[in-house]
Amino acid sequence: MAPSNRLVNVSNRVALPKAAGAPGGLAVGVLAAMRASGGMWFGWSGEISPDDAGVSPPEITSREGITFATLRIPATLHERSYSGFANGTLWPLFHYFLDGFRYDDEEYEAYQAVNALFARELVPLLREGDLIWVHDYHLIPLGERLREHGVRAPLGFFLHIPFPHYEVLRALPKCADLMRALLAYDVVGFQTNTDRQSFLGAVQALWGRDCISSSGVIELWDRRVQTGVFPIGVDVSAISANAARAVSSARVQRMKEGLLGRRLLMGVDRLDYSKGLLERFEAYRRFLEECPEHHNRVTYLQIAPLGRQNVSAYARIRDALEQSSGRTNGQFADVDWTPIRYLNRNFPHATLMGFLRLAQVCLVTPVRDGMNLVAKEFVAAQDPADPGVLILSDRTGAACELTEALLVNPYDTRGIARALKQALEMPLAERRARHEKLLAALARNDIHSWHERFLEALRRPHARVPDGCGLNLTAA
Ligand code: ADQ
Repeated sequence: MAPSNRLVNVSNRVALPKAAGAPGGLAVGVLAAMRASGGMWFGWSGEISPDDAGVSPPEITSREGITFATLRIPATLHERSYSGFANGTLWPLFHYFLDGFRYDDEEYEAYQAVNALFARELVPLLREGDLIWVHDYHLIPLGERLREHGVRAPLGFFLHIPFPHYEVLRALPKCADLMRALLAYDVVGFQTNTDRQSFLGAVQALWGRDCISSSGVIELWDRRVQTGVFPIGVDVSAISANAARAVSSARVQRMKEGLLGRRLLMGVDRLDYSKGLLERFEAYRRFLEECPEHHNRVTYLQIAPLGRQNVSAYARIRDALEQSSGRTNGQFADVDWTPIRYLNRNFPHATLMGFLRLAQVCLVTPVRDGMNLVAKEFVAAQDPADPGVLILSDRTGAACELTEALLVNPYDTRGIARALKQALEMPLAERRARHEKLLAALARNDIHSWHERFLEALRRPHARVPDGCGLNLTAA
């Protein structure tokens, strides 16, 4: 049979186009990439099955030239693996939240079991010539399991979130097992050079320096693993066109009318403690305290859809945000002015881009983020003739490329308050000059080049992978 070179993407969650549910950056990025290449997307359907029902084979549907193969996962296994090990252990640890991190053997075993299940159900669907691209921290052991089934196809792994320094990683009892699992892939990709260096540092700490070449290839046991930096981007022209079109839609117009001529500050984040929302709310309160001249002239719209509600840390941050926004509104609101509008809901992506186009300032202040697509979407959505200003945390992957944003330390609430004032008072010429450079950075490295560069590395795993588009990808 002739090789098909079909792309098989595997991620924890598969996002069918236009399906309801909390969106995430991974789904947005993979869907945009798959629209260009076609192929198969394999993963969890988002539905759980009763524990005693057994696992049924994946459900197959086709849309927009993409085959979606989705699995249901038994309830307890899912709870322990997804809410437990993936989001109670790996997510906080990889985002440097050592005090929010926990480890439990049963949860780790469930995580391994889900990966074994993915491998077992995926293998019968594979064809000769497939390129297999596995995404993110939920599926680190999948490559090893596929190899055990005899899969010899090129296997790539991309980590969407930060990779922590070894001194943080080693808090995890199973850290050497996970590191060994990553060496089952042919290509392991990261968002920034800092992440890649942390990974290589962990390899060195565990197995010595001699197995790492100067170009970041690891040769260990019978494996040869290429590492690379592949910063994820956005579909710049599609976002720009969608945002311009969405501005005249009824929903975006309704939001605009509600502003009563006030200037719009915006934040869009999944509700997550890594996104720096509490510090951001505090910074806005400081800004209102220190800049009375802006009272009743700005509205801060924060959109933060809920997800991962079974993880207790998420319930805590949700309560804290409700209290904080209530306090600010209580302190500053007037009969015709609500300083913060805080919404826990999803919007169609195009509507969101329309909101972003109308914003004079976008606040993206995570305390740690692999990349952050919202920062890039905001830049792409702006009107180049009258663009808004991006305030961006220096602890995001995006800060390595978007150096013309107002870069802030996300814990420095006074610094963020100052940046807000600077953004609102920035002259048009400076806004345009900054926006032009930001847009050029997006164009150098959009969603298509992310996906093409990764696939190129996967097709030729022995070629040298560059450090990432000639950009400075060392985190600020
Ligand atoms: P996330 O942590 O989910 O992604 P982000 O990169 O900002 O974060 O992506 C969120 C996506 O969801 C954006 O495309 C945004 O527009 C969309 N979105 C958010 N809220 C929405 C809402 N209410 N309605 C509709 N759409 C909404 C993870 C990593 C990031 C990395 C991405 C991609 O944590 O660091 O950038 O993967 O690799």
